[in-house]
Amino acid sequence: MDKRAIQLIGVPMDAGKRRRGCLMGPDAYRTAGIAETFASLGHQVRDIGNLAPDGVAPLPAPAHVHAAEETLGWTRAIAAAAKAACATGALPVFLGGDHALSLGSVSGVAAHAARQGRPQFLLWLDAHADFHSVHTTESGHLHGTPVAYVTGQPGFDGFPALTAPVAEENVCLLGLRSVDGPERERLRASRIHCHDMRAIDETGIVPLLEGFLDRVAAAGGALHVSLDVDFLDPGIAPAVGTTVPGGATFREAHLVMEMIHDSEMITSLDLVELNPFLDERGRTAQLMVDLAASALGRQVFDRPTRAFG
Ligand code: 6HN
Ligand code: MN
Ligand code: MN
Ligand code: MN
Repeated sequence: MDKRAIQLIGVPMDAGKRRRGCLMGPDAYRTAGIAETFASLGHQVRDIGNLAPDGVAPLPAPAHVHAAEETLGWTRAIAAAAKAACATGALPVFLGGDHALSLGSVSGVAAHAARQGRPQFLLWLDAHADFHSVHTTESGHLHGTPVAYVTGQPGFDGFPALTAPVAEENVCLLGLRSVDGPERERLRASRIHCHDMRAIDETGIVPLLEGFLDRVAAAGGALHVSLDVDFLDPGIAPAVGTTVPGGATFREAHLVMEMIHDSEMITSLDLVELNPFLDERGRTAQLMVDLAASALGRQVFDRPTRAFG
């Protein structure tokens, strides 16, 4: 991979759900040496520190929805930081924080891609589909909503109007094993590509990801990768509030990241849902840093760039 300018953007956000702890995520990644690791791969790294949410006016949301205004304030601040990072030509890495941060990161990078005339693609590595709206969420936890928001689904009144919704057919959900009933119906009716853990069991992860990366390459797209800790099996990644058994193994996860690196197409990355309060001697934070390193060029032997498309 070409050496890149990487911008680390700390997002100490806990508003997307009731269980607290993700706000410690950015410092856990720093403690695990994320900047030094990326620099050792030859990249130029700039850590801009932590963002804070914008102040916002009250937002009309159902009573059970948790921290709607704070989430909206974060969305605005994160989207602005995403656009600013992309405008410098850097590859932003969002250090979460819970998955609601992707309301801002993905909408921000997609606005930048649209200005460049490039289609935005989104790879969502997660046990969950995160396809609720503010009005369909049962838990009231807005970390379960970003895929719906960024693809322009209804039910986000009061949130910033999207300048560039991500086309449904450009979204790939990989690792699914916990999808709520109403989400399933709406996913079925959408053009989003969904691969559950059974699909990974049956064919292996390679053909599923190859098919998607081929489409990104053919379109000359920008590629945002959103890595939720719960994509990983809880046995290797305990530091997350929403553990679901039967997740990606250590090698499946690294292989996904290695293929992303080989494609040379990644333009932005989220590391989300790490809850350091639930970790064991920092192992989950370290694994997330190591996975990000694989996506940005760490490998045992150099391999020729894979031709996708
Ligand atoms: N995440 N579908 C559940 C909900 O509360 O709406 C879980 C959401 C998980 C969110 O994975 O970032
Ligand atoms: Mn998620
Ligand atoms: Mn999840
Ligand atoms: Mn597919």
